[in-house]
Amino acid sequence: MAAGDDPVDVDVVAVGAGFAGLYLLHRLRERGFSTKVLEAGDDVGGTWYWNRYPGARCDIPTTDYAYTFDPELEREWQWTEKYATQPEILSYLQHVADRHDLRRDIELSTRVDAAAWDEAAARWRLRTDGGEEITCRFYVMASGCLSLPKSLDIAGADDFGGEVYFTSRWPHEGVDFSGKRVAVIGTGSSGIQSIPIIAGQAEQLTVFQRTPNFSIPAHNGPQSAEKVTALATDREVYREEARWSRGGIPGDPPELSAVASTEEVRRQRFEEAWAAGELFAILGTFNDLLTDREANDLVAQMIREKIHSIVEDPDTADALCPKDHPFGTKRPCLDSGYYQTYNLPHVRLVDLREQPIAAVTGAGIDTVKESFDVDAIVFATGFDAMTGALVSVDITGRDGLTLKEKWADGPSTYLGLTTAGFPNLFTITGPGSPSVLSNMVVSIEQHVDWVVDRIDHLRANGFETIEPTEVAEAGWGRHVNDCADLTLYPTANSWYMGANVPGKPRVFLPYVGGVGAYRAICDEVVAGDHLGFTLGGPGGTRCNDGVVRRAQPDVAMVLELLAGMELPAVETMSVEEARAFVEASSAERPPGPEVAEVVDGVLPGPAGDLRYRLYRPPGAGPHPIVAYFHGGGWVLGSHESDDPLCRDLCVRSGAVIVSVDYRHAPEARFPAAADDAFAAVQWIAANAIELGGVPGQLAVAGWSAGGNVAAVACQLARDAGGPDLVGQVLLMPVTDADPTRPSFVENGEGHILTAGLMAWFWDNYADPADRSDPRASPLRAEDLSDLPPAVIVTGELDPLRDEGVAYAEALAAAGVQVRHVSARGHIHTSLTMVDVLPSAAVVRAEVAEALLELFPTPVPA
Ligand code: N01
Repeated sequence: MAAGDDPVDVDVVAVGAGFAGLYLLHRLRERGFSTKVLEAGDDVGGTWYWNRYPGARCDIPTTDYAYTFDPELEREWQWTEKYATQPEILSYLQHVADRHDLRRDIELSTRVDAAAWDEAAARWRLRTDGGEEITCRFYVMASGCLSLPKSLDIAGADDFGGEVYFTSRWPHEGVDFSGKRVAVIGTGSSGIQSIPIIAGQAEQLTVFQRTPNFSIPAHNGPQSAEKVTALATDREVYREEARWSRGGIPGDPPELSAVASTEEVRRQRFEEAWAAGELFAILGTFNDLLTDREANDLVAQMIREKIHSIVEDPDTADALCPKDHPFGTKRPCLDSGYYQTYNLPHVRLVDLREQPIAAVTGAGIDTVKESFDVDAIVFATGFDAMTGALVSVDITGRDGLTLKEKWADGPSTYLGLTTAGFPNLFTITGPGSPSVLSNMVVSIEQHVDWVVDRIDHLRANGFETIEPTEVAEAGWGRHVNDCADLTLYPTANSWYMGANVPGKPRVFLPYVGGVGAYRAICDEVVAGDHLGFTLGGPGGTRCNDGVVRRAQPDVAMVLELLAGMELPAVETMSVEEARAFVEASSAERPPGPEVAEVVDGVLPGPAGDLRYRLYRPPGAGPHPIVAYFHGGGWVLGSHESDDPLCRDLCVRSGAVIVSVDYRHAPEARFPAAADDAFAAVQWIAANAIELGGVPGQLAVAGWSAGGNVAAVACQLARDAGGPDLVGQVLLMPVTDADPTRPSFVENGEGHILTAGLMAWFWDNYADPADRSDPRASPLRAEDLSDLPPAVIVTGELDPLRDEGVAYAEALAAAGVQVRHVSARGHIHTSLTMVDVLPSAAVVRAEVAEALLELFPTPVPA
């Protein structure tokens, strides 16, 4: 721009002319937005422009790895292979650019150096490497997830005197390795695809492998006849299925568990997937593959066996077998003859775990053991994935904050699309979205559509800016991590975790919840009045702040499943029906862990014998004792109805758990349950030695209504002068008959324990006049001092949350030692769902640890 010229101004600038940038330009133009795409390369194509190394192909079937927005394009373009080569995909993208006349709005060989938000003008100000200044209302980074090559981190890399190549920046004219001694460093997808081709040319090939990767044969060939037919039969049905699928390719989610399957079934499923030559087929063999280490090991071992069956030299085969990460947690590869390459006499594998590289020298590569003289080195060393390209541009948002500074400890986004403090900045397939875990083209189209629709919405409603709130962004970050934490992904040193780049924060970058679920979330955000976004303009701002997914992902799955079953509400049943219903449901659940001994007995209660079940932990004993009271709203359940939870508590805490039944309403109404509980505590204290317990080491515990009677028993024991209790563990307890607290309003429907069911319990248990009695509502006790130390667990999505919190606060105010465990994203029944909700196991572990701390002396082994 010449001095004095006004900067070019457009509605939207997008960076990158790959799959994302091209489609974005097309869609924005359709809606009448002036748009400029800036592209560093000298042609369109993005990833497929840069990564021209020999053997480069897509590893998602090309039938699926293609745009779906243009039916005519789909009809006219026929892929020649199941996995098309880089030149074919590049020419496809060039064709799309021409077909839609996109090139006139694309500036090639142009890099954005800096972009700054101008608050007063509500526009972005961009500067390119050519010195051009551009202003725009919206700035979209469509720069790709794997576009910034990782900086070389190998000593002496600049000293090499021979030819140097990077798979990610391959010369356009190609390279002929004939007669040359070649080294390849890196065995990710790029290395694994290029090594067989380079081996076919080179006189000698040495592959330097730091971490072996899992690879399966692509079995490339013509497009799958089945897919071609499905598309020809009903294109839109096929594409729509892809959009709502888990990975962006049509297909049913796996139903079989590897652990639960027989060896025969496992082998059969595996062989079928191996023969299919598709990543999603092998990753979709079993439903526990990416969540259960044992399941993963079973499949990983079968792949290792395959490697051994292909590679003739057993030591080389062994070195090629991945052992340091579960299968799938680093991006697995698809290959064409990769393992076979190591059977060639002129190919050698150097295991860098055994002999690390000391330095690259003028003549080649020195490891700590050997020197390798070579004519050419190929670096297939990967990318600064997902965030690298975004922070490589100097992007400055509001108040001078740069994206690089904001993301110094890892990226923080809302939906992977936007980030607070950077209004009108969108990141296509950004961190926190399914992106690299999915068929990228499906994810790109979804993101582009969503972004264009938002920009359109703003214009239509007189707004100029859109920006996520801190609340929404933090909530999304938690959800992304919650999902990842249910899987094995975070256990690997992968580029998904940023682990391949020295100094990069370890954060799981993509969203693992799946493209269909993610699409639903994006739609829900919009339907919820742009939940978590602030829309601003001359007429003011509008913001419906909030968090889009609060439930733990496994809790959400259970709730969804139950909602789909359309079960009758318990409160609409008779008491007998309700009891039968709950008993039948309990019979279906996993049994919980083994304990050393289970003993059933009876103890004397005020109105007759009370049944109990004792759970003994392993070890000689004696052990501390916990008198436990089951949940069920004083109406349902028994001494054995919380069996899995009691087992879990026993095993985790090393305490004897004595689960005591108490009289139930409506047959025995208030205060029968409370009286029975107190009598049971007295009897257990008096019989501690006979029960295998340590006298004086008695705590009480209970869940739900059981937490209520446990709390009441503590108050009664204090008032009666004994027995002495070391603590009370109240799990999501009922503490007050008040259904007006916010948690009842927020969570009263759809979270298993409903407001209606709680009312039904109270009606069965106590007359309204009795409900304020502290033996019904322990929170209402006049004096809460001198009670035993308390561990109180509340669930964020439990209607009883606020009364539990209130009891914790009231006890603390009365001088009682309280440990309040707030179970984020959990419902009333979460803790009882042993071996169903992995996320609740973390909470139970904390409870057990807190319980252990209550006991005065260490638990004997
Ligand atoms: O990169 P990578 P890539 N010394 O990071 C090694 C997509 N893709 O370009 O694992 C020695 O996977 C590194 O070793 P380690 C696909 O999503 C798709 O191959 O860090 N070695 C690793 O072996 C893929 O996952 C397609 O120990 C060093 C390799 O270099 C992603 O792009 C094709 C090293 C890098 O592997 C990236 O793949 C290609 C060092 N200092 C790529 N530094 C298809 O569609 C790194 N390494 C088929």
